[in-house]
Amino acid sequence: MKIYVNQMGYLPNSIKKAVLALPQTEVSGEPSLSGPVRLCKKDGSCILEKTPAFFGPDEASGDFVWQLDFSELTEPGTYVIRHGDSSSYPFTVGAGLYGELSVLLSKMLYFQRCGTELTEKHAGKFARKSCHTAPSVLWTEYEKFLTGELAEADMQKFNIRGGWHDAGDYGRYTTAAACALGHILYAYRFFPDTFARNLNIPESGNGIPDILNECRYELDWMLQMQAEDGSVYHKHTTQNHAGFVMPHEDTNQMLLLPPSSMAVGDFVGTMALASRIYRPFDGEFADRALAAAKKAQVWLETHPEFLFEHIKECRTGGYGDRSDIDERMWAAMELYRTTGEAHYLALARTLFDQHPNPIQYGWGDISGFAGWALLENELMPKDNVKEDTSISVEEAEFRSAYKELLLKEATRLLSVIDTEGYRVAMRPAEYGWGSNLTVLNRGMLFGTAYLLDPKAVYYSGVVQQMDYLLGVNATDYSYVTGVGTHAFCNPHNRITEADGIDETIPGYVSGGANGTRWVDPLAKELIPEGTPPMKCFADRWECYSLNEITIYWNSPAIFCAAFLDSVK
Ligand code: 9MR
Ligand code: ZN
Repeated sequence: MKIYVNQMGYLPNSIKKAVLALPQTEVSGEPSLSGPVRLCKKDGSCILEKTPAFFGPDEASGDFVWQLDFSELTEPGTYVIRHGDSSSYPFTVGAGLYGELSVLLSKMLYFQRCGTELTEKHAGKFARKSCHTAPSVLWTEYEKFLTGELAEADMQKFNIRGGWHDAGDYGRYTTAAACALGHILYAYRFFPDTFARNLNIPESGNGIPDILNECRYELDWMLQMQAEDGSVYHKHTTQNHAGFVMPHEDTNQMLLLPPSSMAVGDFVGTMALASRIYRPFDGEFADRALAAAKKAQVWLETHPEFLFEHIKECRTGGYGDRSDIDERMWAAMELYRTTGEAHYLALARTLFDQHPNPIQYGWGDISGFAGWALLENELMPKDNVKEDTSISVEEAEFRSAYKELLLKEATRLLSVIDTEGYRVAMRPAEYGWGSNLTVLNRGMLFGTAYLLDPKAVYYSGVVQQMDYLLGVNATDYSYVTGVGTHAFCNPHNRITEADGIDETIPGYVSGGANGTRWVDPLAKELIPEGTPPMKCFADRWECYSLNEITIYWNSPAIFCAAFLDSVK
């Protein structure tokens, strides 16, 4: 018998769920539990006995599942759950857990910084040298250089530096960056109290919240990704991924890959949002961000066609897409929110009407960010909100249409939770590459729904997605390095492999179980065909389709942690 708990722990007053599970392959017929489950202090004394509810067979895990609700435990302390000889990992009940978690998750972004030395003062034993500071060239010229049509000296050179390494690789990609920044800047917008914490980064103490200092590092890189004509390069990487070396050892030519309409739309959205958020701290930057957003929007409006060129000779991340409606919609909506100019609202509305399901929060579809912009005043803490005095009829109607859609989707996802033994809002067929993003996006959606309509079930929806991430899942792992007794620790991450340090940097979120695992050779070898999707995971650095880390898998976890920390 396995007993799965949130290995970090539970807030004193939130719901508390654990799962007891037996693989269906290990029992014949319907199993039964002998005797109650005991909730014990970590030192041994039992304080509560309970009979869990039998859920039955669970498809995603292939387990027989019992669900234990022990929400009546509110006293801070460290506990374990026992049944017969089985025991859960220890967990804490305490206030402030999610605030501390938000610090670890945010500090990860500092460890992703490119183009700067990480000092011992801020990175401790994970200090490392600066990287990727040589000039970049355009792919379109580099291609000619490779065939001998253009001399090295004749290629234009661009001094583009900074930003966060995207993931376990050292690339920097505009749409991935926008996705992470959207989650984090809105997390700050809606839950500012959580972000009063010090992250111990070089800018700490400058009077600006550290999360904004950290995001500024990415925004400054992104601003450099804008071309003269207002468009924005899709990515900034080498031609091939580096080997498993430290970033400063990756000295291959840095390239700027052609603009895509997704990158331009995302750039507009990010910069217009940043302009509002940084205005109280740095007016000059706010003006610059807005001017850049407007310039990119002009390009977007004069180029109404979808633009994305897949360049197969460049083998770093593709971040391909089939639609730019969501990016264009977000762009228009953020510009409306920042400038108040009505034609942007009309444009966003037209695009909204063309989108089949505009409540998504992943890099491939960021339509939900437009919803956050539209409903911003209703989502922010009430004492930070400017009076909604003069909302136009059009905006009022748009808001109510969006709200209705969002709450309908949240309600649908609540019913998904009820179909899943582990109470995650994800169906068995949805365990794809980076499934933890799907889980966390749904957590963000429940959080947004709760801010609009404070029903306890929405709040619990967020709690249960974080429970899954932190241990209530059939792999037995906490998917955050350094958090919990049995946290994954071998991410597909070049720095982790190359730094020669046994310990893993804490605060990374793994991509998680991937039922479509057949992409990476070791996953294929380790995980037999027919393995239930939730168990398609291995804590092995080679498994890039299971166990990589990225900025936009951390960012929705930051949002959910901040929600649970700030919303009481
Ligand atoms: O997160 C991306 C995932 O949704 C895709 O299925 C996968 C394959 O295209 O790529 C993932 O993104 C990777 C990116 O291309 C390069 N940096 C690492 C990213 C995480 O694995
Ligand atoms: Zn770098």
